[in-house]
Amino acid sequence: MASCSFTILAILIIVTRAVIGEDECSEAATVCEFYLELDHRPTMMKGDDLVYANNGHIYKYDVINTSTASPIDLSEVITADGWENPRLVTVFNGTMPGPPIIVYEGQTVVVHVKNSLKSEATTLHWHGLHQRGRPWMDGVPFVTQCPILPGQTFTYEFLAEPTGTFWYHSHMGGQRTMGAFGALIIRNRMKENAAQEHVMTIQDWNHDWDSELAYMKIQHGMYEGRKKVQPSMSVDGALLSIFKFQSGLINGRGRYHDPVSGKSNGAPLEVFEVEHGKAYMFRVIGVGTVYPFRISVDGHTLTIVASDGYEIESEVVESFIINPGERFDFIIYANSAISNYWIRGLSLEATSNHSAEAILRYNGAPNEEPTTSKRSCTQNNNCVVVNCPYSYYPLQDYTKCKSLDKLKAATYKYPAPDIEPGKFKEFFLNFGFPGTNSTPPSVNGHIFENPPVSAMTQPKEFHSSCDKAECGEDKLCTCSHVISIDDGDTVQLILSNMGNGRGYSHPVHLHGHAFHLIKMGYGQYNETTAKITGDNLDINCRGNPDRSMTFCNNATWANTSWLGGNVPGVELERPLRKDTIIVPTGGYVVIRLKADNPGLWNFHCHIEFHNHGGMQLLVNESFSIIPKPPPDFPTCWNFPSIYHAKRETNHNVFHENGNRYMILTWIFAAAFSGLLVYTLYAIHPHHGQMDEDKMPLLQEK
Ligand SMILES: [Cu+2]
Repeated sequence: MASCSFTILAILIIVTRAVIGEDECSEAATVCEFYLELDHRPTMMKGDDLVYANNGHIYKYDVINTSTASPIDLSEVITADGWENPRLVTVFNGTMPGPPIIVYEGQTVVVHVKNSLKSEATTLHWHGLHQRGRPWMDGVPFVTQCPILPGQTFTYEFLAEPTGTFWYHSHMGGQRTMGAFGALIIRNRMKENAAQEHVMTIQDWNHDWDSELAYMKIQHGMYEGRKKVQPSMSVDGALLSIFKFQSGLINGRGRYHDPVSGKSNGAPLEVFEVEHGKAYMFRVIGVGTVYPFRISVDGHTLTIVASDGYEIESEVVESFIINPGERFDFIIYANSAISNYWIRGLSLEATSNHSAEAILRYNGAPNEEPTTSKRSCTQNNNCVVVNCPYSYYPLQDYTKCKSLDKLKAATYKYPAPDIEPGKFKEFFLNFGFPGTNSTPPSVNGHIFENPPVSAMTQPKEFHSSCDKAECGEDKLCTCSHVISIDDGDTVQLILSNMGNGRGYSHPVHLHGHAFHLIKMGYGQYNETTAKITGDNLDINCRGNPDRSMTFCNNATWANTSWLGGNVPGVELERPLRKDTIIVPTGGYVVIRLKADNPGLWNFHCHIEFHNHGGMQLLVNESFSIIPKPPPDFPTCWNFPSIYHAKRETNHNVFHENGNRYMILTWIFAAAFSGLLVYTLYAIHPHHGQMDEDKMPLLQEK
């Protein structure tokens, strides 16, 4: 009942706010309020009726002749790729994607999240937002908050900044893979909308994707017909995944193509309408689990104008590649003949032609499917692709890659931060799967372990434990990996993907910042076949001198004169600003940021299973001045808690006599003392700041 009234309230609120667009906050409002309820749904069901796909429509399960029956309205049906066997999804407000949140810069956004799942906790991350001054609103479980338990609500409140294309998604387990995401658009009040807009989420889809089972399969291997499935590969020979790309979805809709006949099941697709002679901006959001997409529109060139919320000097291309977590805004000019055109999101798998499809329909064009073809790339007219995770396409493809460090920001407003003596920090972080017997995902050989408390808001109870002997050069260890930076530091991070753990390219996402992308270095390739032949030798992995053996846990510049910020060939004047960047197989990326946003920021691969497995770390930024959360902010801990036990009593909770009375006494004493400590904590004279002296456990490692 509570859930029902919550939903009704949610709908009412969203409708009252729908002044301009359906989910758009009024430009005049100072506060925009939204309600999101997370719950499970089955795909391909309308209420209690199973539906099936045919010729771009869906029909009730018992319809025999589709030529005489009326198709079913698509509202309230999560079609995904039209696969008839309903798949479980985890979605906000019953839709996939969840409702878009569209607001204006500077507005206060209030989102009430209710967890109506029965068995899973959740949190919600606002991907790309910096949460300046409110780092506890970042939505990372056990980092910035305790998970929201089934039945609980949690209200997020944050400032809408900067402007651009962002998204929200669950940061708990594999819920994003299961459908728990939506667009978050922050509009610029000052800027007139030169182009009308379309929002486009793109994702990979698999029929047997239950995220937990998927993770188990990734960990333990996958079998088909008693044969071990080998990972798919991209043209450079880098691995993509053992997990099958069965369909691609755009705005939650796609089509399953039978792998043998190639015939599609005719599921309904997303249609983007345009008027001839006008310009349209597409805000594309990579919400997928594993696979990148190469996006193009038949009969049109794409003008790329922004990525991850920051404007780029416009670049006209045939296509661009988007990875999970990234966003690209492109403009198309609707100047072609009035007709229907395919929008394509090609998988990068070298041995298949899987894709996500949608329709670009000019007003006045027939309500039919496009018959257009992808532009052919020729010797005299090469195709240009932006953001390849490799340097080359095979020679005969007549396709050229343009890396993001070769593009420029649209403005001189955001030069890379300068290096000031004594305020410069440089970290080498290798993302990969190093190992000998087992090869788990890690960063510098550190397999990330979630803290048992909300580390940022309960720092006294958190210890990173990365100081143990198992951590080190050519070693693997499991711990909560933290690097520390101080207020005002210029921080240079060299993200590499090489050595023994090379093989997959990683889209790495940093919370709390839009970093400056100043250089990318790719591996070595055979330029004819496009196959990777070795690591980029700008980086010295150290450790085992054999490049195929070193874990690359302790990397540095091969040329030591590059240390201290002296890397040649960097773009400092107009670097792109991003929050998600692909670290190519065998290559590296150099990013800079200014430590101006105190918080504890998650930094992780955005491929769901790599992240799960431990390819993440935390950036402990300006710990002593991290703002304090509201006094009633939820806490969580292990029971029995060593920290609480130490503070409150010398008695072991499980006393040797096993005396029930003693245990009860301890619990009451702990609860009372906890309350007392909590109250004292809340009225601490340094309220508003963390007290560094008393937070010894969150330290640089
Ligand atoms: Cu990864």
